[in-house]
Amino acid sequence: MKELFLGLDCSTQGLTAIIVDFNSFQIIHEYEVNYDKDLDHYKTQNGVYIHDDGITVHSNPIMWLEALDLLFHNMMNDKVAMNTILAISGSAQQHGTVYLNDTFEKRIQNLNPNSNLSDQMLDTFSRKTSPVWMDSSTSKQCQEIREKLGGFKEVIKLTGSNTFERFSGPQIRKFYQHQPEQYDKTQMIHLISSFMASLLLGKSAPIDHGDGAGMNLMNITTSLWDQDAIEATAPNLRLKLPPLVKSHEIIGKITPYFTEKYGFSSNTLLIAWSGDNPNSLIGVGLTSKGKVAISLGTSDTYFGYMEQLYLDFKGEGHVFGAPTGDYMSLICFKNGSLAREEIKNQFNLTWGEFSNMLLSTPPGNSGNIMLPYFFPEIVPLVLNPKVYRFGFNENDPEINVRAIVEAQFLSMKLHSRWIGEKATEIHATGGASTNKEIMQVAADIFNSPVRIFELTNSAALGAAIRAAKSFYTSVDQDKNWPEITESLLKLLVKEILYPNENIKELYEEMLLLYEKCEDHVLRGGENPEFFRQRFKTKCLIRDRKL
Ligand code: ADP
Ligand code: XUL
Repeated sequence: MKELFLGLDCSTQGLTAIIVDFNSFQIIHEYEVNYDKDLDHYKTQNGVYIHDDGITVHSNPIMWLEALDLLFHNMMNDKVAMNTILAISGSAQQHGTVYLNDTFEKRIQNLNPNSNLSDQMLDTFSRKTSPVWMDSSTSKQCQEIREKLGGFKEVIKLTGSNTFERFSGPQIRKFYQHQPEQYDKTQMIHLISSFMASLLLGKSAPIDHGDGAGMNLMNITTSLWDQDAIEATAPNLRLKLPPLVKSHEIIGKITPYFTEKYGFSSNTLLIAWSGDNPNSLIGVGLTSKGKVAISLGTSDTYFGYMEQLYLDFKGEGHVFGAPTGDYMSLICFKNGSLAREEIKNQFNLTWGEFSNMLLSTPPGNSGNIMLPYFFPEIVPLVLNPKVYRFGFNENDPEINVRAIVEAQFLSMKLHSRWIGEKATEIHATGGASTNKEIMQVAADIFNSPVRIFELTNSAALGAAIRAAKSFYTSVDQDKNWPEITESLLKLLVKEILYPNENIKELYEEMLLLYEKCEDHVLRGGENPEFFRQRFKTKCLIRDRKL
């Protein structure tokens, strides 16, 4: 007898569904709607609209709803047994906000299955588009909130993170300042995760502690809305926010629109949705100390499970709630897959050719170093994008391919030092984690084994696992987290890549050089050329010996 759980992931570039059978521990279905390709009438690029200023980045909530209808329609056409799904949870790109007017609640309570979601919901928004995590247009608001709350250390202590441009609080403040009338007409502000959950539930869904921590509005110690942070952000905001709940909370049952239209059982339980990174924490099996994950999706992230609250007072990292009820650390790099694609497209390469160039170039890249800010960067903060090349130019494909991949992992290693503990193993996920040659560079730079999985969407998988965990608890068959994740994940391991010990020192030295380059360009530190020449000579001697 199958025991089916559905995990959904509303990510930057697409909406994904994964159905897991917890009886056989198998993933039995995977579906995806890609916004650019399958819903091209919305004219998004990589799922978003980048405004002319380069720093305002929005997406379209109606498009996500059309994607949900299309996804379920495709599943139903393939005769997926929707009526046997026991519980559903979900994941969404973090921080993005959805602004609803006073018709929203009523509309989602009375959805007509003979029509579609996008037509019925079209006039329920008080802001047509949603700022998403790629937006970096709120520096002014970040500064204002930070000052009102007594400086960045206080904000970190209160909310787990410094104020960040993409976080929901500064974004809400910008909307209130720029469009005060529309702000007044806003009855409810949802995160993308709670917005999508609301549609399935037929009423406004709560925000979970994992995604709520990415707003600069939730107190990281008490997991409650923080009145000071709310007042520093915008007037009357408290009334516009849904309640907060634990990530494992069962929030209700699926609404008739979906049972009548797609054949879900009316008993299907809904579990609170969360952000893609908290979901991925579960989806790659990080439920104990010492393991970290690298996710190479649209953004590159580095995250780990934390038993105790540990804050980054340098202000670059974040602490979110983990779905286990503990904490997780996270650092987010905007120049992830889309930056790698810039180099790939510039030289008209396939991913296979890109990988071959990594294989044919030496570790250390003969002393050539890149600072890869193709887009405004989050960590380190770079608002005016520019790519810096030390020792080479933009014309050589081989050097550029190795330079971007080494730069991304060196930066990740450099900026994750605050997490303290050295990871004993890295679990990899995200679209680019299928690329073994890219992941080998990660193993070498971190000098740690890297575990790659058959499945790259750990956010949707994590959501399905969370749905199962809450379901079993509700029927008194509680399973602990390692039990529920490991039984499934051990069957999904594709390969473990081991670091090449012979280049451990080379990369340790390159990390120091990378730090000097970053320091020089971003903070006016000394010119790194002398150190780079010394490193280059070492590389050349080493390469000649091989
Ligand atoms: P998100 O969840 O943020 O929407 P994904 O995790 O699906 O993104 O990752 C999508 C990215 O994966 C694409 O932008 C693409 O650059 C990258 N990708 C896909 N296949 C490969 C590959 N073989 N090598 C490197 N990158 C890849
Ligand atoms: C995390 C972040 C991104 C988004 C999109 O803080 O901004 O990882 O969640 O994936």
